[in-house]
Amino acid sequence: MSDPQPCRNLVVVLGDQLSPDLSSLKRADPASDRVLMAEVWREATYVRHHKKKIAFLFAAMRHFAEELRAAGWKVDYVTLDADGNTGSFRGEVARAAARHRPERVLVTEPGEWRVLEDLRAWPSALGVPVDIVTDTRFLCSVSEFRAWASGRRQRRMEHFYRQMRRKTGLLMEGGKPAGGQWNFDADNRRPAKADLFMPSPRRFEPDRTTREVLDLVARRFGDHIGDLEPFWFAVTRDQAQEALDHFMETALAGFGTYQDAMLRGEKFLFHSMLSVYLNAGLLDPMDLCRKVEAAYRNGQVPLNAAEGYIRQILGWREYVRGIYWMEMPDYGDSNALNAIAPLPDFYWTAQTRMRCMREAITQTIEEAYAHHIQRLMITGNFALLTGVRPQEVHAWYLAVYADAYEWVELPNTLGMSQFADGGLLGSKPYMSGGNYINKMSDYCKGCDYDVRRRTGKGACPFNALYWNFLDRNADVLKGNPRLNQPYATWAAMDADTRTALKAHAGEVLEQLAGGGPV
Ligand code: FAD
Ligand code: DLZ
Ligand code: SF4
Repeated sequence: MSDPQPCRNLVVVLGDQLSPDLSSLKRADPASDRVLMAEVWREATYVRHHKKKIAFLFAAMRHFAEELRAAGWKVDYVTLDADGNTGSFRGEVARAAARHRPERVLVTEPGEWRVLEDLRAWPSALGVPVDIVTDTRFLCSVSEFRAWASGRRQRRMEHFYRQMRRKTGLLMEGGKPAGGQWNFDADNRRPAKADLFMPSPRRFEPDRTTREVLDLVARRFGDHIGDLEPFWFAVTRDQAQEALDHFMETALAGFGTYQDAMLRGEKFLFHSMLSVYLNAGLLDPMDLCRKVEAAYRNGQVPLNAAEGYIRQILGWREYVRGIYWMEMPDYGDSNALNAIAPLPDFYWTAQTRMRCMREAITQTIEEAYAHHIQRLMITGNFALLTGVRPQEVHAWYLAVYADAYEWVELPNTLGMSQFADGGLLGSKPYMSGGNYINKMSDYCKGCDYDVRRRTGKGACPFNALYWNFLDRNADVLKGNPRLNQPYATWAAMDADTRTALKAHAGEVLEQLAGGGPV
């Protein structure tokens, strides 16, 4: 730690703010101001984050502090084991304020409501003025999103996305969408086949700084979920850029087509594994979108791939953030389907006979990563169908994925996956029986359960649970036009079939409630 010296501004940089163009840094001056970064126990344990997530963030923070120093900034960096580390942001800011007696604290707005509430209390608690500066790393500001959303009966992502395409000019030609269509999702539903040439993300050897962090995490967070090694994430901006270039060369072209596919043993398929870097600030979303657009314009990748990828960043990523900041704090308590079951233990251990769940959870434990369809249609789908309390599902997703911060994780979990917001974010629940999983993956081959069977011993649990879910939630869901077809199919079944499906689902739910193996 450097000598205590007065400074004009104390710039607090949080763990997911690792961007040299950060708004708080832009407002400050290396000559007279000081940066504070701190590894704090409370942030690492308010949910028990995956070991790889903590290691990634601490390693990336330490490398970023070095980058700032090299650019002329004076940085106080408090490691987790440093003498006197109080374990909280507020405690560390208080100590730094006592050391440097700043005129004011500058901090870019955080990504979680919980932290924002804490920052707002700093001036009275610490006796220093605090400027909370708008985070300019997003393509749509919170106020812009509010203006778009207010007065709309429906706030559908697709409408928001079109507005963002017009605003940024991405994939636009003479005021019209490239290729004459806004969205090529219909081309993006193909299952994948095992292939020797399947891409995989760029991997990096840990350097000395990262090795020190890995030792620290092994020592202090040994009881948290997840495998720490092998650790291969990018931890600097240059490495993240390399990971992006590698994705564009090897996988982007197949991104659209195989976006919904799942394959045993293939953890990444044609996905980019870039959310970890984007969300921590190592990559810039607009820069990423421009590069993807250029790859399409150069003929490197087809339009459905470029459009599909840009839609995720420019559309979904910005949209869920807008919803989060508009709807918090009440959003976090929503539970439209009154789901109250506890999260099954096997979400932490992968000890389940359901092959699809075992695959998704095992790779989550190994990599702190699962791709979107695994999160939505495997682990999320199962929690939805079995009526797990959404807040427990949320705490799991927030803990286990290296890219998880509340602004992005909470709307995806509570809104998109668990329909806890009653349809604010998605027009219908994302749910399916075994058929969809069988169509989009090879998980069902070799599963202990039979995907073709709906009831009786060995029947795929997703099948009966699916119909039971529709029946159980009919009072909330039946009027939904997008569910007319499944409700009509349910109504057309004979009474004995319906009774047998409900009985079988009841058995599965009882087994789960008793903590039995499923
Ligand atoms: P790719 O498939 O390569 O997609 C490209 C990029 O698009 C991602 O890197 C991401 O930045 C963005 N993106 C794609 N879908 C979404 C989305 N629905 N919302 C926001 N951004 C999106 N994403 C997170 O970044 N953090 C989370 O904590 C998170 N939690 C989720 C929880 C649930 C229940 C679900 C269903 C989805 C969640 N997502 C989350 C969205 C999505 O699953 C991840 O962004 C994606 O899997 C990250 O992997 P990737 O970089 O390989 O993505
Ligand atoms: C997620 C996380 C963890 C595990 N640890 C730290 C930390 O020690 N110091 C820090 O500045 N940030 C950490 N973070 C990220 C913060 O929790 C994050 O800034 C908030 O979730 C707000 O987005
Ligand atoms: Fe999953 Fe059912 Fe297929 Fe088994 S049979 S992998 S439980 S969908």
